[in-house]
Amino acid sequence: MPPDTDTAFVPAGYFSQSLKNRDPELYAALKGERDRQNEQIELIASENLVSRASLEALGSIMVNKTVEGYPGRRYYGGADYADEAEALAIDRAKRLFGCTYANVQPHSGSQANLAVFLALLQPGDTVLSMALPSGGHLSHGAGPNISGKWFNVVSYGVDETTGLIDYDAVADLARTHRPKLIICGGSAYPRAIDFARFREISDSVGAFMLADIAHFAGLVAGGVHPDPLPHADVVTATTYKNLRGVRGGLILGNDQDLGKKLNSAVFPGVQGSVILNAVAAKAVCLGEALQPDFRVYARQVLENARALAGTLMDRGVSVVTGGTDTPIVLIDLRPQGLTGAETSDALELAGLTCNKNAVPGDTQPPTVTSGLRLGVSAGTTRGFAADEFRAIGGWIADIVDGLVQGDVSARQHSVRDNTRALCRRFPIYDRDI
Ligand code: DSN
Repeated sequence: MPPDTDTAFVPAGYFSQSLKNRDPELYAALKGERDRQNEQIELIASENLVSRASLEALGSIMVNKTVEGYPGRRYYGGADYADEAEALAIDRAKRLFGCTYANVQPHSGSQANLAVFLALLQPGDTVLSMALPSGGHLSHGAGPNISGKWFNVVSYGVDETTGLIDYDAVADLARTHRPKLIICGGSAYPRAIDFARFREISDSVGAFMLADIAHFAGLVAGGVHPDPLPHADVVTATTYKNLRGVRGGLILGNDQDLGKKLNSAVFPGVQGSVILNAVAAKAVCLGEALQPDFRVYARQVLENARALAGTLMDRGVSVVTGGTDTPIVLIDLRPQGLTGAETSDALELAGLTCNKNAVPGDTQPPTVTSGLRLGVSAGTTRGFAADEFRAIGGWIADIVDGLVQGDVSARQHSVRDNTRALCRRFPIYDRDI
């Protein structure tokens, strides 16, 4: 029977009809998002623009296949090609990060971190991690997260004046609380972390050390950021930020015994069957990151982040820590008396998308905040270099000035013209959705 023949239970076009024709309502939403991505400058630090090849792998027939377990040790048949795809992803992750263990199954960075907790800890054990308002991550022990509910979490912050980690304070907390796990890394800390110092502190109390490099994994892979793997027991990362791949997590390390525990913690510990199309797409981005041009991209990301930070500071906008070693630029709007919420809304109307973010010592609630987190990974993929990011920094400062001076509307119009013109000079996908 030809695939398009209608039956009572398989409608005509099931195997052949496009989304546009089959589901116009959803298609309209996707088309709207395509246009938004084309026409807005993306500054959300956890976003990027994946390659067409990654999109193909994510939308491939691998979505149909169910497997549990690991390559060569599956609980389901018909897994030869699934094994091939996952083995490719594992091998590429190990080569890219120069390590001997990789798990490519975590559905997200949070799932990767949860698996590390399951592998290393018992409920009630003490964890020392960076506080969320200082730039830590929800999955490192924040109150509403499972990590915060089931473990005894002690937090370190940053120095409120410098915005930097106070390593002596971390060491003191470790001595006092004797954590079983110490976590470094987060979602809004813009500076390079002294991984050797974290190792030393962890060793001083016999703790495991986890480095969560989600926000700068691409820079580590590209050789422009210190490498945590010689120091940490376990490293977690995501593939969708500056590794510029699809959504998902990774766990990396060099200890095979720990690797066995981590594998069991991912499956069957916190996840069931593998999202194989995502694993296939992870293989694509990891393969792309192994190409020489990725090192150029990583260098450009760092140069762009520093160009953006420099322009903002020249225009009187306060940048937390006075710069960045990552794709993140964190700005503090308290000197202007503005909130993160009103400023991010104003920027969006001017074609600049970013997120409100707490800054060190912030007294505003998380839904308001006093800062903005800006990221350059997506813009750099689009082709923006330092000149474009200096222009973007100027436009952000224009909007901030407009909010202070009460003439933001007029400024939004002119910045919107500029952001549109820049986006048109750097088009993205040549595809429908
Ligand atoms: N952890 C969130 C962020 O940093 O934006 C999503 O990746």
